[in-house]
Amino acid sequence: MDEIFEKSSESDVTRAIVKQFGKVLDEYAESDVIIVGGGPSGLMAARDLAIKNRKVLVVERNNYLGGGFWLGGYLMNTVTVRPPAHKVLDELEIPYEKRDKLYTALGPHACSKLISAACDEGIQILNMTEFDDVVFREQGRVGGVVINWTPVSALPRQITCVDPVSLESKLVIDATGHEACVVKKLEERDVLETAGFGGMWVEESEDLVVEHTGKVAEGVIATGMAVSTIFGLPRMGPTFGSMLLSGRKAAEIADEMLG
Ligand code: 48F
Repeated sequence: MDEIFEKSSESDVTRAIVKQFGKVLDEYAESDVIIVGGGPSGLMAARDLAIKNRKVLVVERNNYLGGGFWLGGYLMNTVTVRPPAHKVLDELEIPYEKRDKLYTALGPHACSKLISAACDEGIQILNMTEFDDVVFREQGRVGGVVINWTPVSALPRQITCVDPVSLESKLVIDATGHEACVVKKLEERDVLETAGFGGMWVEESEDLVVEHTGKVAEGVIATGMAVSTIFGLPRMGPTFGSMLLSGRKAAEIADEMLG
């Protein structure tokens, strides 16, 4: 505790931040895959793609990653996972307990382990960054995303008339949960139609979400609850196994598409 900090001024701190952040923006103006939404499905897809040496950027509108994975349901911080998805908990070294037919884990522990696993594999993240629109190429192929700072998007247009910027990527994954923001932009342009997610039916929903995870438009893959919104699948509430396995499947499909 007797060690003395090396000298640095306020401007040193500012320059270090700006240089590092600028380097990331410069490098990730183009990437293999942009994942919009850093919830459980997006993080799982990001981690698996990074393991396959793909250049992955996660765009997240909040200042934290994790989406609904921090808490289970009804503000109780226990998350549930149905077998066989508990194998992912083993893989990520997330401690859990067996409760009858389900596995339970402490939400903050599970979520922070998943974030950490994705970061360890080398993903990059833009926080407080809101997906605004898609970049459109020939024949409606999506070639990236248009983004803005979350605070800018949150304020009325007459106060913040700030143009967004764009990032290019070979693929975009919609992992924005129930909102399915990327896909909704495609719907606005008549590229596809969404059905809106269905009523609660845990027994059916998880298999269906994983089954329907995949390419939904040229250059776009959907994962997690965004899949339910597109195909009108039942919702599942606070159980997360299919979010992890849907993210895994999205990564496999993306890797195959990238060749
Ligand atoms: O909602 P979220 O956790 O989506 P998910 O990965 O998992 C769903 C479960 O949490 C739960 C469930 C089943 O277990 O029903 O709800 O499908 O995470 C979505 C993330 O996307 C971000 C949002 O802040 C959250 O972290 N997000 C949503 N819209 C945007 C966005 C946007 N326009 N731009 C950037 N990020």
